[in-house]
Amino acid sequence: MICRWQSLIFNILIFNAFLLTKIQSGSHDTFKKPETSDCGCSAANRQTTTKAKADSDSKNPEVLKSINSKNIKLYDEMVPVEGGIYGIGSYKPIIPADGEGPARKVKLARFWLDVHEVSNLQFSEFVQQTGYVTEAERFGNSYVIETFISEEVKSSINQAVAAAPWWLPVNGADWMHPTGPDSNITHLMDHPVVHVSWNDATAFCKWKSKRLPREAEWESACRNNKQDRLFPWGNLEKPKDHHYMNIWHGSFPTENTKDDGYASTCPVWSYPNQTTHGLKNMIGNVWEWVADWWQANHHHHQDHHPDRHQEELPVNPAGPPGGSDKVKKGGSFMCTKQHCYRYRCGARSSNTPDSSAYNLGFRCARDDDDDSNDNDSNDNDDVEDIHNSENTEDVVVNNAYKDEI
Ligand SMILES: [Ca+2]
Ligand SMILES: [Ca+2]
Ligand SMILES: [Cu+2]
Repeated sequence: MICRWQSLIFNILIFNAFLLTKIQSGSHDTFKKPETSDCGCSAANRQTTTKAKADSDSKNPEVLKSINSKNIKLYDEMVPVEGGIYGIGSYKPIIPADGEGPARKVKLARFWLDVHEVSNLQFSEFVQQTGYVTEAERFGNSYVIETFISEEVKSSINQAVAAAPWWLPVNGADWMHPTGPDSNITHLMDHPVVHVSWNDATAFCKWKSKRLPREAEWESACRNNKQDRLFPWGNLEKPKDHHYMNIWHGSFPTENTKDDGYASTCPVWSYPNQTTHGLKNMIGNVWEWVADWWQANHHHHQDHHPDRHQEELPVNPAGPPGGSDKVKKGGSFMCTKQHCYRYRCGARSSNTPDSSAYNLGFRCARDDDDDSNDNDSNDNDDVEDIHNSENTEDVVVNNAYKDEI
């Protein structure tokens, strides 16, 4: 008898737990959290260990001259991002395992950020003037998503990434051959340079007397002085039925509807400005390397102090002192909400600093020349509110989902 009672109570408990789960999951029907922290964004880590003797087109000035001959803009303008107190991270992270939380405040000095992702034309100018050879060229391969590789090249590859089988290491894929040795960038000079490692990106920025942005800088600029919103312009993916970003439409990776106009990369000038500074394609198009080492847990380093007084806030936090991976931001033309919801200001992913891929580029930043600039001059009212209202973000995020149903 006791056994039957126990079993009945047990069954009731199980049923209640089932109902509770149903109710909880019902409010997020449009977005299913990925099973693991990594749905493929950081899978394209370099496996090759030996650098081959570079036998590459970029060593041939004639090839470079021919691709440079068209009259295309460089797209190397910069805009200032005012100094001040900014909110980064999130109270209610959408992919917690990536370290999207917790929300925290940082103090930034005024800095400058490239309006556009670095273009192929800009990078070819760098290579022409310095003879720089990228890591993908020296290793002899880089990662390309399967759907863009020709059948001929594909047939020579017998190795894939277990966690993300759509990534294939392609011999001869590099910044001048974005989808493999039988491709070129002749018609892509205003597209973002891809297949550049963190080391390559750092070398380029240095050559321009610039540097990679820190994650706190990149994210603060992306947030566009708005209270913790998903995108620089708000929470809607397609406000007023206009596309603001190049992501993947259709069921990844088999279907690509190009609803936003582009199947893969788009020119760096595409789409309306994403922020009031005039920044383009921060979200989407290609992932962008930032300076910081990767760590998913922010509790142990100095920038996690949500309740600190303003004067004690970390100034220009640069992330963890070391690590094995570097952070990348913004998502890419390969991201979909169902598969890899990382095309958000607060989202982040990582790769080893020698890795390169077809959907990974960068833009540069630089310090403000004017040392007399008042770092506290920014009246960032929206951001101040983040920490006064725990519920705000919850409301905001739920509204965003509602709007998209
Ligand atoms: Ca697209
Ligand atoms: Ca981007
Ligand atoms: Cu992604």
